[in-house]
Amino acid sequence: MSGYTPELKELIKNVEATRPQRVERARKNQHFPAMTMDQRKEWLSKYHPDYKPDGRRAVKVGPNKGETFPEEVVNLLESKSRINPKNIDLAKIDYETDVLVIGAGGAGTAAALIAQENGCKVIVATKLRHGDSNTVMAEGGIQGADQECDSPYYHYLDVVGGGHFSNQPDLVAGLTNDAPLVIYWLESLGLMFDKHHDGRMLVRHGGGTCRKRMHSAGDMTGAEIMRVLRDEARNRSEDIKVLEFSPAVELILNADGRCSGAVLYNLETKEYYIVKAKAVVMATGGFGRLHIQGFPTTNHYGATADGIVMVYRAGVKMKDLDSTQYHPTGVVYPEQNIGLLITEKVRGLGSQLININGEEFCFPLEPRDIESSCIIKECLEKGKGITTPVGRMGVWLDSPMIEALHGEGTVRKELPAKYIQFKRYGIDISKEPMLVYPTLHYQNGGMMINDNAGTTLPGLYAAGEVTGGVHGRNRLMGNSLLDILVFGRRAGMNAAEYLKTVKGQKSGVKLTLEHVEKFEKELAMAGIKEPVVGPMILPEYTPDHVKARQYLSPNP
Ligand code: MEZ
Repeated sequence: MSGYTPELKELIKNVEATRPQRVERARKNQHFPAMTMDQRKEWLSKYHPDYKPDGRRAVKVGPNKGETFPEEVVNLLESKSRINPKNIDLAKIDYETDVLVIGAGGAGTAAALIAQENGCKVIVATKLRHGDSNTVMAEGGIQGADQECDSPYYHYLDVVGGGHFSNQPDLVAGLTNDAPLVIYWLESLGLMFDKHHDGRMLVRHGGGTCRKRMHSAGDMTGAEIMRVLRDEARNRSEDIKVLEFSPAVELILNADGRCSGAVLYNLETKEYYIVKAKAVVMATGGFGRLHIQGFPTTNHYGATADGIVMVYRAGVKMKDLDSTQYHPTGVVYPEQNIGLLITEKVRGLGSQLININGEEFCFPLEPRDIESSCIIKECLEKGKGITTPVGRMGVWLDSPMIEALHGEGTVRKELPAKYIQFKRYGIDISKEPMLVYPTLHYQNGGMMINDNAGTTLPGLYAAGEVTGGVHGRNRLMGNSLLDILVFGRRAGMNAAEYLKTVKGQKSGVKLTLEHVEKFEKELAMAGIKEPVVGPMILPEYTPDHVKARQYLSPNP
């Protein structure tokens, strides 16, 4: 079986024709010139989807009132609760614990482990199964300055440069200083990092890095991280209880204004449960499934921005929520895989982006927003993209270059998951290039935290993609897997510390959902007549023609 159509095969000949010369130049370390700062600014403003004026509007309520975010995000920030607070009896508590962690990806599980190590009983509530998260979708690696030629100082400079100097400095310092410790911690939990034959860590460049500090486990680094974290949490099940298929739908506060638990929704029985906790960690991940600007996404099925919706109602402010990361290389062919991630490691290993004429058109390791802008320009302005049989546009990612540069068998060894993913559709990526276009990958902004992973709401901590500030307006590869672990660990540790401060307080302070009622009044005052219901919990993919037939039923 051969995956490409005869027309696409014909076009691949242009890539093959220029490959020997391009490989020769790459061997001599001669590359397409990287952009200047001025060019970067111009390209971003002209071609990056974040800079398009349409599809955004100002939010009318809450702590960020008046600020402009993507329409899909604003709809949820202005949503009404799934529950009627008046119908909920907060005296009937179903679970009581020290720390409630909401979300069971890398950030949530790291927080649970560290809180437990610091003496806490923990409940982890998750929408789907333990580990269903963007953590397992991350492929190419995790950054950490643990090599002799490197230091957290260089890592820091790369992060703020990549974020266009919009990052929150204390968070970047936390991220980069804790990174070597996190790499060490992962190894101690049994993570199988890629190594040289003599046992040294194998590290590579990612886009925007001045040193090689990308640590990987093939092209399944996130899945490998989740494997060891989940195993560890499951081995501590006496203290860490995991509630699956139980998304949180509202935070619970107490009369002193402290975060004191959450209302959970059981997806199977449709019951609501009350969890009372002394501290809460929010780790629900990002918003890829909102498909901002109509883009496909690399994100897992549950990435619907639930965390920011809940905390916004409780008064927590958002930072940089108008900034969305489009990963430069999402699949555009075959159609079954549209939007799925093709790891940046493919370019880290030397493959180049090539247009319809077989020409390279940008430096392959620009920061992601710049790289994506170059691809969009090549396709939409220059008309040098390749059209797929269903009318999508893309450019070639010349993966066979990897074999030419590093030897036969490298693709299968370094990118086993990608190799299988394409082989299923008759495409051998060690011999044929892939067709790619930017895909929605990451929520750059989110709820504001401090470097203790604390928030303005006492008792509420947060970590990972639900937060903003660490990466500024553009994240570099491998810093998300790092972020979830650095701030997940800090959230767990500081939640445990916080427990000591609430110990002496009178127990039995009344629980309340008054903030939800107050927020709904604000919605009414702002004239928002038909708010959608939030959190969304699961994305909606039912096409209109199917919906129309569903509503034909007299008893829907
Ligand atoms: O950090 C990421 O987003 C990541 C590791 C993705 C990738 O390209 O592999």
